[in-house]
Order: sequence, then structure tokens, then C-alpha cells
Amino acid sequence: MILHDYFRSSAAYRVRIALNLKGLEYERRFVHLRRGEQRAPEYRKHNPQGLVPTLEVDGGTLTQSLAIIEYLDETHPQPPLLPKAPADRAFVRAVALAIACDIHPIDNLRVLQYLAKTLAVEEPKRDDWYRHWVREGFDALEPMLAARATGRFCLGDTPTLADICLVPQVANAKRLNTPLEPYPRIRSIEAACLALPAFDRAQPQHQPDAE
Ligand SMILES: N[C@@H](CCC(=O)N[C@@H](CS)C(=O)NCC(=O)O)C(=O)O
Repeated sequence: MILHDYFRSSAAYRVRIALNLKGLEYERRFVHLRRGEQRAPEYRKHNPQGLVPTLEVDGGTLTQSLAIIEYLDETHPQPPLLPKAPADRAFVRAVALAIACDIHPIDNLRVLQYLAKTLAVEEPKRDDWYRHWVREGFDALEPMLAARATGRFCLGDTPTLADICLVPQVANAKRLNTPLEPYPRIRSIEAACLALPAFDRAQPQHQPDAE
């Protein structure tokens, strides 16, 4: 397996966690997002969207972190990343999608670069934009997670796709100095996850391309 990766990419961070939880070995190809390597024609042959992550596996190429993680879960079922009961699966997916569809894309690098370069929005206002959308998302996630607080993780005592999405989003929130005091449940889930080697080893600062 080859993961096209960038240390600070939260979508790639999700896949790194899933690969670690499954105990899978993989090679890396680093795509330097700040230098725009994701838009190079050579990389777009792997991922026409010009985004990381991309996973080369079983002779094919997979894109979209959630699709990649579900593929890994289907091909390597242990430990499962989704619970068994349909209502629990829906909850886990709802948390994952609230992050992956409703927070992350609005704060993505290309959006921030468009604000900077095309709309001439200055850095303090871009940072406000970033924190605003994280707050909107976390304000909703906190009560959602608190209402189902039956264990250390988003659902119970086993990490799932929801935790895999939450931890990288919290890392991004911290990088932009988003106040996290209003989110005790999110903070305790993050701490529980980072106590696991699979999450810890996937952290941006532990990656070989970290700057
Ligand atoms: N929905 C996609 C999002 C992928 C994505 O946006 N990746 C970011 C890094 S976290 C990226 O490559 N950004 C490059 C850019 O914005 O130019 C997924 O989950 O894989």
C-alpha cells in the first residue's frame, strides 16, 4: 500500500489512524500542499481532485478519506471501525460526516488560499473564518457526543470512524488557536484517543515530513 500523504492534512491523518488501528504497513509518498504539489499533473493522475489522501492498494487507486477508511474496514474487518447496530452506525457516520462534510471543507487550504489571493482577505480575518466554522461545528457536536457518552470514545469504549474524524479536526482547531474550553466532551474523547499508540503515531508532528 502507498499512502499519498502530507503531515498536516487532517484528511490524510484520518487514514493514517485507520491504517494504524488495523495494524497495516504502508509506504508513503509525500505531497507538499503548501508548495502546491497536489495540483501537479503527475499527482492528479492519482487523484484528479488534487487533494490528499490517495491510497494505492490492490492494484487500484482510492481517493476520499472516508471511502478509503470504509474500504480498509471492509477488507480488514478487525478491529471494526463501525459498530454493529444500525442506529449506532448512523450515529458514528453522523459525527464523521458533520466533520468531514460540514466543517473541514470550508476551512480547507484551497478555500483559505482563495480568500487570501482572490478576495484579498487578510490573515487575521482568514483565521476568524477558520475558527468560526470550527466553533459552529463543535457547538453542535459537543451536545451530540455528550448525549451518547457511554464510554471513553465517541461511542462506547472502542474507537470508531467518528473518533478517527474528530481527533484530526481538534488538531486543526488547536493549530488556529480555537478556544476549546466550551467542549469538555470533545476534549476528553481526544485525550482518550491520543493515549492509544495508533492515534499518537498518526499525529502530524510525528510524521517524517513534519516541518
Ligand atoms: N473530502 C476529502 C478532502 C480531502 C482534502 O481536502 N484534503 C486537503 C488536505 S486536508 C487537501 O488536499 N487540500 C489541498 C488544497 O486545498 O489545495 C477527503 O476526505 O479525502
